Amino acid sequence: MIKKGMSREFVIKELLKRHEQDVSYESGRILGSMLTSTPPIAREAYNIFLDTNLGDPDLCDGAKSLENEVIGWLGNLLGNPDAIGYILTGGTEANLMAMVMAKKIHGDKNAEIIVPKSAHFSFDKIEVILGIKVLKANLNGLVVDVDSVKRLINEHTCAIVGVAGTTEFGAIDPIPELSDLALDNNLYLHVDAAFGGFVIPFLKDLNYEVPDFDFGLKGVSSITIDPHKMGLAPIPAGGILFRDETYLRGGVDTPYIGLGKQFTPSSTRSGASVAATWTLMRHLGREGYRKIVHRCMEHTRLLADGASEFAEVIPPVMNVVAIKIRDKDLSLVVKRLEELGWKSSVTRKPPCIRVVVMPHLTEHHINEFLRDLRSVVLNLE
Ligand code: 0PR
Repeated sequence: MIKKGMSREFVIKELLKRHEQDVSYESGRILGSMLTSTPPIAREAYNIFLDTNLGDPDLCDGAKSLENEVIGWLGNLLGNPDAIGYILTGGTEANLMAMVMAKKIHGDKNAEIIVPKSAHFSFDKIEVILGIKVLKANLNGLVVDVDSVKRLINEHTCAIVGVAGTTEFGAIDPIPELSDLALDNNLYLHVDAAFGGFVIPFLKDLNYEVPDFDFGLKGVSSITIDPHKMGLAPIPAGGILFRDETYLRGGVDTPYIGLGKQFTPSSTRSGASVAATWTLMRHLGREGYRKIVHRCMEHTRLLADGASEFAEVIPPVMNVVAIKIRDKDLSLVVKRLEELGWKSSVTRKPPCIRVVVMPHLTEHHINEFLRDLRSVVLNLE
């Protein structure tokens, strides 16, 4: 650290210069992120609650009441107004907390979980952190093969996991079948809807054909739903919801913070993200989110239709488009796109260029990208 501090003007000037090196969502160049620019009203809310800590709820009745309401609204969105839960740092911590509870319920010894091969890498982290074994079920196309899950179930299985909106393709696992399987085998079923949680309910409102994935299915024990993805909230905001309080196990005494217990992995928790999420949900309402999803899906269609003129496009289920570039070196396509200023991403199986059509992408951005992608593909050896 420097010995003597510098003036506010100097420090902020330097800071703004650094920030110029970050790619902005507004540039329309970020194609592979599940995050987006957070609206001004959420920034305001964030600032108001900036120094509140939900880890010590005795000090922040206001922030705590916002979290309770957000959890109620999310529960309502996901078919269970009585769900309980927390706003955590993101989908990783939400998935982790769910697996902690599943492990506790099972009784700890040699616990195993079964996730689809398409599951987010947070489950690989969970394997390391919790010391549980993560078995990977085969896919049937882009979604989990339920028979493969069935074959992996044994006496050590403490949870099965389905994904509603996979990271790579936005695919939705057959959660109704996983729910039946969970009920038949008395197993914990966790649904990772980190991305899809703020998309699928609105797709249903818009009459898209999408499978059920929420607490309306009796076998679903918990759901991850992230405000900082399609909820438009600032980082860090990941949501975990449990069907009821019986799922909360193994709380830790917090002797010098009131007389309470904590169940969440993190101890100090931001009230700011919660306030921003509350504000967005209050300000946009179901109608506002529905409109945002509708616009993203229109742009998704624009991109998918445009790209299918010169490449093969995997039919999008939600606002994730995967474009197969036949007979070309995909890493070279990415390199060329990068040279043109595009921050794209790729999928593994099948290998595709992946675009998450987030709200920061406009029709203009999509058309520009289509023009560049077409020329890159046509001009490659
Ligand atoms: N579950 C699913 C289905 C996810 O897609 C993700 C993250 C997580 C859990 C973990 O969530 P957190 O990252 O909030 O802990 N999916 C994105 C991905 O890996 C995260 C991301 C976002 C990566 C923006 C890059 C980026 O620029 O693609």
